[in-house]
Amino acid sequence: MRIPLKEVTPELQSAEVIGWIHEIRNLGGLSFFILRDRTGFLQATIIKKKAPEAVLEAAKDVSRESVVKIVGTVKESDKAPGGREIIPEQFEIISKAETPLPLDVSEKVLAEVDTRLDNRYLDARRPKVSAVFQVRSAVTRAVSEYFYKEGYINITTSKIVAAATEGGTELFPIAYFEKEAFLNQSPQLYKQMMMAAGFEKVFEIGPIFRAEEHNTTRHLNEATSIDAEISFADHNDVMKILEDVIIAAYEYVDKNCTDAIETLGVDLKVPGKNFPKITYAEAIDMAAVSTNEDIKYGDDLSTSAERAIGEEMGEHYFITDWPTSIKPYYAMPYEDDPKICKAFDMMHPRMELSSGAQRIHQYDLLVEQIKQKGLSPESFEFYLKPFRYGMPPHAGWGVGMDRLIMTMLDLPNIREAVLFPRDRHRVTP
Ligand code: AMO
Repeated sequence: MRIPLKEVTPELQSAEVIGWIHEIRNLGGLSFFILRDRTGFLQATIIKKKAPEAVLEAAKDVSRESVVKIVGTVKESDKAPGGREIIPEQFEIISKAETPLPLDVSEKVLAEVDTRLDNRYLDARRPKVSAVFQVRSAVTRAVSEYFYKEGYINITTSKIVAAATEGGTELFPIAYFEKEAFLNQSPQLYKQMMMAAGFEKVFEIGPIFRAEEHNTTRHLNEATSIDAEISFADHNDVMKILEDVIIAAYEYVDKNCTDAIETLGVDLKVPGKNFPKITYAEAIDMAAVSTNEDIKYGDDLSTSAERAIGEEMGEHYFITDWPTSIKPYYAMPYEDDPKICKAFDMMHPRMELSSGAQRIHQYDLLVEQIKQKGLSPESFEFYLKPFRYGMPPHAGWGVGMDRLIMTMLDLPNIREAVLFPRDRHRVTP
């Protein structure tokens, strides 16, 4: 039976292991093969004078990144990784890797992001890359567990849709028989419709598609969104829930991903409760002072403005009370000052992680807001109809999973948090 490399100890005496050849070193009468699997490394040491002929033959032929099976005795060794080594009695090449390799898995030669993504299967053999996706898997679990514990229903909504949610310009049209259809930008309209259905608390973790032209280190054309929608809740209620979800994700990773965090060399700090809140008006004042930019009330926050505010805030924080004019039609305006609305963004010091709002639940007001944005209520008929038959007050948010991982692990590029990123130029692999 194959033993994971991390579990190989001298107490075992003999072991059967399977792994990739990470490194080969030949030193006259000795050769060293560092084996690698998901759990770690193990040195196989061949003493040429003592090794069986068949072992020498196979070892001579083997190339880096080939998959090999070794059966042998396990011994203590000060110089080997983990303080032990295996002395092969059998050495079988299960799958030989061609040379040269498209990418150096042992990290001696650092590859460009494009080369890495072109050869993601090789890139992901690197412990530092694999660790990112172990953390991402843990975050998905932590977030789902939070929702299940709190009684949410996990929903799956269609990604092929007939209308835009977040404004009309960033849609990918698709060929859908004789109809016009698009890839969904957000489950927004569907999660709201499930409030009309009386589900009360829903969540979805799924893909969103944005036909954004700009190719940046924090935008993708296909991203993963963690969405939540809650009935009988306002913007303040859901900000608290959002904060709890972020803290739950960090706490879970802190507790359960110690190996991955160590491999990545990250100083993971679990955010404290009560994320500070600043209003949009305060945020632009802050940005104007530190950037010397001419930021007018009603402008969106530029990347440099976000960065300047983030530097000042130094932790996760909320920006609240946005001008109604720059938030989507579904955000609820304040009753006493409809120029501002009950929308918020949740920020990491480096970038925006989430947007959310209390939603408009009154049919007439929603139709009016859709018109105000220059959109046509007719194309939203399927969405608007539920508002005529008993829509409860509700609120919700969406968090970018990719950005959550990127900021948690301090990755320089969002592509590093995604297995097969889709950007302006990349649709393969
Ligand atoms: P918004 O458009 O702000 O809000 O998106 C929510 C979050 O999703 C992530 N995100 C992206 N990540 C990478 N690349 C992109 N192109 C990209 N676009 C968005 C960000 C962002 O904060 N329906 C609302 C949410 C709601 O109100 O419930 C929405 O989609 O982290």
